[in-house]
Amino acid sequence: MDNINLSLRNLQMKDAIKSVRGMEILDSRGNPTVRVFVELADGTAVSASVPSGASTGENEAIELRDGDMGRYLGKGVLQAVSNVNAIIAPALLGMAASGQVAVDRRMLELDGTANKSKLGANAILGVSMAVARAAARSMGLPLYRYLGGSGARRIPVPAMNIINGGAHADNSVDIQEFMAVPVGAPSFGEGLRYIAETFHTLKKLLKARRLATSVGDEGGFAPNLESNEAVMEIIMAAIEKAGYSPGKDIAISLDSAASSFSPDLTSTYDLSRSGAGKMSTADLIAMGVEWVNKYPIVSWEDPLAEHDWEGFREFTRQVGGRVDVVGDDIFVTNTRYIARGIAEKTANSVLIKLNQIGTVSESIDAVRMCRDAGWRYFISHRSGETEDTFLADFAVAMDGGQLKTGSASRSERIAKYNRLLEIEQELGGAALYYW
Ligand code: 2PG
Ligand code: MG
Repeated sequence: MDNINLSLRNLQMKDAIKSVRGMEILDSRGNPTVRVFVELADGTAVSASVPSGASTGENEAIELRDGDMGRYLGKGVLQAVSNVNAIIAPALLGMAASGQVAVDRRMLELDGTANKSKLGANAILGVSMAVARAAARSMGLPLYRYLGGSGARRIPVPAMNIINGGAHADNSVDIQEFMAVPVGAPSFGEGLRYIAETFHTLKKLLKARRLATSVGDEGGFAPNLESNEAVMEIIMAAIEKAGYSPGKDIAISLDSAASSFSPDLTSTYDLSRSGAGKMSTADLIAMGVEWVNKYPIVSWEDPLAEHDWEGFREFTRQVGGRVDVVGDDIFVTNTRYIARGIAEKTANSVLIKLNQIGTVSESIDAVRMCRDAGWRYFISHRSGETEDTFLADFAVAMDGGQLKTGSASRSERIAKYNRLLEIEQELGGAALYYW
């Protein structure tokens, strides 16, 4: 009875959660994912959709898949949807949508596991994102201002993934992502133009060499170039041909996603896709240092595998003064691993992916930990995305200044860029943009 009275009283609050409902939709790879609808007492109605990775870190929060081979090759998410509808929804009714931390903690309690394996990080994150968006809408605030406060006005520098390899493509390139970063642009809009023009110029160069111009999962080209280094060379040529100065206008960011070429997650790396063969941690570090000396690289994510903490640390020791060494699979947006990284000087920057940890408030906790340590952080999409633009607002709210959200193709990537253009326009002269 008391509980019922409490819920009734709470429902009189403007932003009380009135309904939560999940459904199964498809992501950009055509695989099922979760969309969640949230309604508030004041009539606010929103939805949010959850992304999904391919090169996942071993310690990521668990994305619940049905495993029923009769549906979507086992990738259905009906169990996660049912968890939203039957377990999470009733527990959140009457709670204030503006109480993001309380809502997220309630879901953690209901789940009760360390890696969200009971309810599924896909179920939990869908609700967490939708609740944040509902609270913002109910207050009449854009999502970036609701999450970031009235001072949120910095548009991130985009790292545009123009060549895809590794787990995101079926080509001869081991390194997963080669990104163009408009470090010298005066605004986000201009920066986006610099790198989109570079993307189109790169297409022409690939065509001239009779290489494939079809794209990978994140919208970058996926040609069969003769080596990983040949990719760097053609990108440099594209930047120059597009009329920009490499290093000054446009720099390079890489994601090796090295766990994917260390299949047993030991220190032996297999770069045979490109013909580079087997490499040790020391070989990989030596190659990395050589590249950092030779090319205008500003950041390098997962240069070593997620189990190679020592290798990571050594690479950071050698190049960390010049380059952001970004931990993705190794930290999985989890403060437990980030804290270890900070203590051991494993890297100097963290990739932030909402679905690696599974709630909005824990993602913010990860960002806070980076800031407190003087580390940088990169807000990131997943290789399987939806048309949801939550990430764009989240990046502005977090004030980190760096975002990766794919290439100048594929609408699920472009949607985020377009949202950032809108935010920049809305902020007008108040918008900040710098590397
Ligand atoms: C990465 C991501 C996003 P995935 O490794 O950083 O680019 O890929 O979503 O497949 O993990
Ligand atoms: Mg990565």
